[in-house]
Order: sequence, then structure tokens, then C-alpha cells
Amino acid sequence: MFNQFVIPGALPTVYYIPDFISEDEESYLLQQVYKSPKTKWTQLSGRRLQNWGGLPHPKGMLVEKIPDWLQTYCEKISSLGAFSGKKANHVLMNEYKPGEGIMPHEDGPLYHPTVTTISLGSHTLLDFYTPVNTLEGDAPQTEENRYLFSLLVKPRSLLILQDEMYQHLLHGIRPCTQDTLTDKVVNLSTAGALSGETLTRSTRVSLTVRHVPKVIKTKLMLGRK
Ligand SMILES: O=C(O)CCC(=O)C(=O)O
Repeated sequence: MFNQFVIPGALPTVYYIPDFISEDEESYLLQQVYKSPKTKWTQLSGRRLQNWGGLPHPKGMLVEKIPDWLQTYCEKISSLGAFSGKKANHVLMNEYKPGEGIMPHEDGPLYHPTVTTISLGSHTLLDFYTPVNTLEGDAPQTEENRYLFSLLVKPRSLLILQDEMYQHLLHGIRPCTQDTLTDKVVNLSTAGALSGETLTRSTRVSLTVRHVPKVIKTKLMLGRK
């Protein structure tokens, strides 16, 4: 799958595709995000989110229709082969104001082990960590010691994480308002940035598009007597 976009400085496998969508598409998507009913938002500490497609659950996700404006991108990304021939059926949308972030975490077994992310509105740095208790030696298991490297995700880019990047590492976003880029950012050149540059965050909306393998389909009987 499109080897020219692989980031060699990371673990297998990261694809970073700059300008995956146009500025017009970005504006349209942001418009749709903010047109969603207020009830569609869930406020968490440090970010808010919208869930589309159903709630992933170990017994199966009760499938809900994804609106056409998002379905277009589910299809576009699926047709790249990101989910090994399967189709994306779930979108989690996160909104981060400057200074907000997400704690290091794994995405877990409810998803096909690929996460694809379209970024809107702002860049961010996605940081990667080894899990607790996998550090060799006597070093304390602090977040700082477990930190490995970062990816710069710019607005309109598509990021695809698979394999070890998905299955073995944790990812998170530090809650800060500015990012000073260093050589720990392993996709600097592909993302068109330079070490030493400082980027100021604005509000970022991420669309994480995924395939949930275990689903329960309901037949709505609406309109039947
Ligand atoms: O906003 C992002 O790019 C990361 C989102 C994320 O890690 C998640 O939703 O699990």
C-alpha cells in the first residue's frame, strides 16, 4: 500500500499522507462537524468527541448509519486497502482546544488493528511510548523514560498506523499550546517542517476512521404495520 508514504524512522508501520484532503474539503468537514446536534458531543476532561457508526463493544457493535459526509471518507480510505480489504464502519471524532490532549493509551482489540486519522484545523504532535513494564534495565517506568518518538500531523493529512505501531506502542497527545520540533519527530521532512521550528496549536478536530469487525446489524421495522 503506497510505499512512498511510509515513515522509516518509526516502527512498522506508519503511513503519512500530506494534503490527503483539500482546503475546501477541510472547511466543509469542519462545517458538518459543528452542524451536528449538541447531543452528539460527549465532553471528556481535556477534549470532546462525537461517535459515529455505533459504540464498539466486545459482544458486537450495534450498527448505526454513518452520515454521507463521513461515509465518503470511510470509502476513500477503505479503497486504499488500509483495512486489508474490509470497509471502515466507525468514526471517532475528537476536538482538542489548544492546551488539551489525550493520555497515552492503546486502541485495543475491538478494532481491526489499523487506525487512520484525518486532521482538521490544526497540527498536533502524536507521541509514542513503550508500554509499562517493557523497559529494559532498572530505569523507573516514567512517561519520560518510556517516550520513544513523535509524529507531526498537519491539518488535511491522513495518518495510518498499523502493525507494531498499533499493537505494541501507546500513543498520546501532550496537553500544550505550542510544539517545538526536534529530531524526535520522525516525519519532519515528509510533513514539510524543520527541527527547531515552533508551531502554535489552534483547535484541532481529528477524524479517526476504523473498521470494527464484530457488529450486530438491526433491521429497523419503521413504517411497517
Ligand atoms: O486525535 C488523535 O489523533 C488521536 C485520537 C486517539 O488516540 C483516539 O481517539 O484513540
